[in-house]
Amino acid sequence: MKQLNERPSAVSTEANATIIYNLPFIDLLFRAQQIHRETFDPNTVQMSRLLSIKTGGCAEDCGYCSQSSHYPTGLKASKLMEVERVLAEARQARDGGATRYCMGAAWRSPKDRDMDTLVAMVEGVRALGMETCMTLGMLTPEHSQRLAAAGLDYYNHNIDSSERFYPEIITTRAFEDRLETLSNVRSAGIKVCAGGILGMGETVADRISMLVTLANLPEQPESVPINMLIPIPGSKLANAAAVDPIDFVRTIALARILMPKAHVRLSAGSTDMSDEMQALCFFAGANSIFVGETLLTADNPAEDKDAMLFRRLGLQPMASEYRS
Ligand code: SAM
Ligand code: DTB
Ligand code: SF4
Repeated sequence: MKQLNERPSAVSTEANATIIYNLPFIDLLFRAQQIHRETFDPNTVQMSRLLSIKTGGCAEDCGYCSQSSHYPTGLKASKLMEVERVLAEARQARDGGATRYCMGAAWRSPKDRDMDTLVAMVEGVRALGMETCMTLGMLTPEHSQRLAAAGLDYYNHNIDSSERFYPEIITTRAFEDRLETLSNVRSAGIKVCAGGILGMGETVADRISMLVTLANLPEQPESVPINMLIPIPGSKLANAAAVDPIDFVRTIALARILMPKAHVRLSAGSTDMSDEMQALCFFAGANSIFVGETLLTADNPAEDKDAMLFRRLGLQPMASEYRS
């Protein structure tokens, strides 16, 4: 029996991944779909809901982000939300069908003084019967262990792009810092959610390199969000060129082939995707989405639009992994 998250050694080099990426489109999608079916029911999609628990005013200079204080994006900053408000929002999300609740904060890293509040949020969301996820920036081993003890299921921390392209987008922290947080999170026993963004001006080779880095982590991430850049007016990438939809689908297929057991998430950017493009992404192995009308600060397709697409495609929501 194959071990969960076992590395597929035959495809973990950039050279091999490039060959796969460049297969005829139909062959690539067929191969991705075959691999997808070895692990997943191809007609089910996991649904997560996001909430920004601390918005804007971030010290980091990520060129894509509405929340960086380095760019005039016009976003109003706010303080860390109160626990009760977060739990009220989570309850609504659960009643709307989301099985995982992801809480995001615009921080370089959390401060010691915030930890009690964060722990209370994790415990409260878990008590509602949902899987918990947080994305709070860089984590020390101590902070990772505290969140793990509170019952945090997943931690999202994206590598965003290839090691080569990363410094063109972010200068206030290094690619290596991102890998270190992923290692701290993994060592604390929290499941890893790590992916990146397409459409920042990177090359196809950068996208392949990013996926190969993720696939070659000591243990592959359980969840791989692939974001399509939402161009934010005022940010460094406000005028970035759109991604070719076929290239986007190829990247999803490669993620599925390189990381057969991971949930591959169609994350930011689906508002700008046609139904047909999303359908191809699901065929290529994407099996998770964010539901709800907002992501952290940007718009997401309305719930009825997702529901209608699910109906047209015969897709079903995936049951929660959560066992209490
Ligand atoms: N501050 C934390 C951090 O950066 O680790 C957590 C929140 S941050 C907004 C989470 C991720 O959202 C980023 O790593 C990036 O991949 C993605 N993201 C942010 N802004 C985006 C945009 N405009 N378009 C697409 N993805 C975006
Ligand atoms: C991820 O990879 N995508 C989500 C989540 N992780 C936290 C965030 C998308 C943010 C989109 C831009 C916004 O809402 O500001
Ligand atoms: Fe801050 Fe995260 Fe936005 Fe970067 S992506 S500016 S760290 S909120």
